[in-house]
Order: sequence, then C-alpha cells, then structure tokens
Amino acid sequence: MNATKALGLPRLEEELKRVEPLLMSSVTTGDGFLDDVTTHLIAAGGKRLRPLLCLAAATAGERDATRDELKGAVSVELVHLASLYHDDVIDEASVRRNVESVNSRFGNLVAIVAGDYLLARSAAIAADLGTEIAGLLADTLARLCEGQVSEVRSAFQVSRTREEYFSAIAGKTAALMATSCRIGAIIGGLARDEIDAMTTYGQCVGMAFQLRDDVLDIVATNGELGKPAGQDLAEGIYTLPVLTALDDPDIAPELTTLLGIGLGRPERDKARSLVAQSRGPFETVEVGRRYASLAKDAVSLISSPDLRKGFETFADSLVEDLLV
Ligand code: GRG
Repeated sequence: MNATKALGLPRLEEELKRVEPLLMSSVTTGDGFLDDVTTHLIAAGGKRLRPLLCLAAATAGERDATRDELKGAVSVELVHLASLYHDDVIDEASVRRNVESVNSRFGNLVAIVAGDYLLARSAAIAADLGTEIAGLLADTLARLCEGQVSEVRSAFQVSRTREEYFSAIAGKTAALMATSCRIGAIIGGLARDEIDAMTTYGQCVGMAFQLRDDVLDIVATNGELGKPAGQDLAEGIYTLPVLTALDDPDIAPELTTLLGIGLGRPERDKARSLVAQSRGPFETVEVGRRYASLAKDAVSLISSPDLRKGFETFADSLVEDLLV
C-alpha cells in the first residue's frame, strides 16, 4: 500500500517533500543530543500518511499548499510521532520504521520526554493556526490517550469484547486520521459540509487502516512490517482476528491455552499460526471492506472529482491486497 500513489494526485508527492524541512526544523533545538533524539524517527522515514491526508483535504492536489497548510501537516505528524515514541516505551519495542526504536537507542526516560517535546512543538504550531485547530488537536490527543488506556486495560483479557476493540482503535488510530483531514479542510477554507465529509472519510479510513494493521500482525513477515510480526499477540493485545479466532470451536481450545500471558517466540508463532488458520483474518478484512465502503460514501460530498477518485482508490487500497 503506497498512499501517495494510491491517491493518484502527483502534485501531492511534491507538496509532501515541502513538509520534510519544516518537520525537521520544528523539532531542532540546537542541542546536538536532543536533536538526535527528536529527529531520530523523522530521519528513519515513515509513510507520512497524516500529512498527506491533511494536504489532500486542503488542496485536492490542485495547487501549491500554503504555509499554514504545511504547518497543519507538520502538526499532525508530530502528534503521530510523539505517540510512536510513547507507544514504543509501553511496548518495550526495539525496532520502529526499520531502525532501532527511540527507547531502545536512548532509554525510556529520554524517549518519554522527547515524545513530550514533540507534542509541545505540535501544540505551539497549532496555537499559531488558531483556536479551532489547537482545540481539535488537543481533543484528538485526549482520544489517542483514551484509546491507548482502554487497550492497556484489556491486555491479556480473552474476554475482551468487540465493542472494546472498536472503541480502542477509533481512539488510538482513527481519531488522528479524521483530524488530519479536518485540519486540512479547515485551513483550506472548505465549506462546513465538506469539512465534515472529509472528517468522516478520515475516521473510516483510519478504522480500515488499523484493521489492516491487525491482519498484517498475524499474516505478514517482520520485514514487511518494519517491526516483529505477532507483537500484539505476544503483548496480550487481542485484536479482531484473535477475538474472531476465539469464537471458532476448532481453534479456540488450543488458542486459549496459549493466551492470557506474555508469549515467547515459539508460543507466539504457534498462536499466530492458529489465528491465521481461523476465519479471523478473513472476517477482519470483511469489516475493513465495510469501513472502506463507508469512507467512499462520505466522499460523495467532496467537490473535487480528482480528490474524490483519489480518496476512493486509497480506501480500496487498504483492503484489496490483503489475503490474496
Ligand atoms: C503521546 C500522542 C501521545 C499519545 C499517548 C501511546 C499512546 C498514547 C497512543 C498510541 C497510539 C498508537 C501508536 C497507535 C497506533 C497507530 C498506528 C497505526 C501507527 C502506525 O502508523 P503508520 O503505519 O506509521 O502510519 P508510519 O511509521 O508509516 O508513520
């Protein structure tokens, strides 16, 4: 899945390149050590999906982005980056974006405080963009935290419900994608009904994106993921493929004996293979398809035909290459 290609709006590729120096300079302090920490994951790459959604919503790929639109794109990527810094501490991760994670390279304390620093930089940029944007980002940050706390609370619970799962992913992933679209649409000066349509699009695409991520955690390789596969399972995060497998009478008895505790490599591989054999991945892709379809329903209100088409193709790209 290549979001920029899927959107099919070549001008956005150029606009995204303009985000990079701003992103770097927004977290550069002049202190060599702190700069190494704050730029570590920016330099490592990443898809820049949230800036892309923001700029697509703002410009429809039809014109150069304004300075404020580029700043909006930077502010959402900074919140995303901060969440990765903190998430990797929580997960004791060692790899992110195919490089050593910040916590592993610099230690937990530095990773947490540097994550806070990225949030502070995002807040300052958002404040500059006005109270509506600043309020939106603050509310989104709260939603991320709510989603994450709800996920941590249900860790290792085989009784986790689907409602708990959907509510957690709506907060931890979809909320920021919705806000990325909304911020772009607001700064781009779109009408309110179009701003709301873009927000719904971002929310639904965010759900499909996380469902995809959760399927890939079961079926992809470490190299494809840029982090160890099966990590969620090992850490007791039971996602929709796992919850579905737990409803399967042929799989559940053996799977249940493995779950409920942290898993080492052989148990993780066994649990992954059991979930992969169940209907879990297939049914999760089906749910992802429904969210992609809701995302496409939302774009009917978008006035630019090219952006409508690009958004539809991107939504489809999230589900079409899975399990083929
Ligand atoms: C400090 C903002 C903040 C939050 C604290 C830790 C936490 C609460 C929330 C975690 C949220 C989280 C990491 C959700 C997962 C979102 C997700 C799908 C990440 C991967 O996104 P990609 O694939 O990553 O777009 P790249 O590397 O391409 O940018």
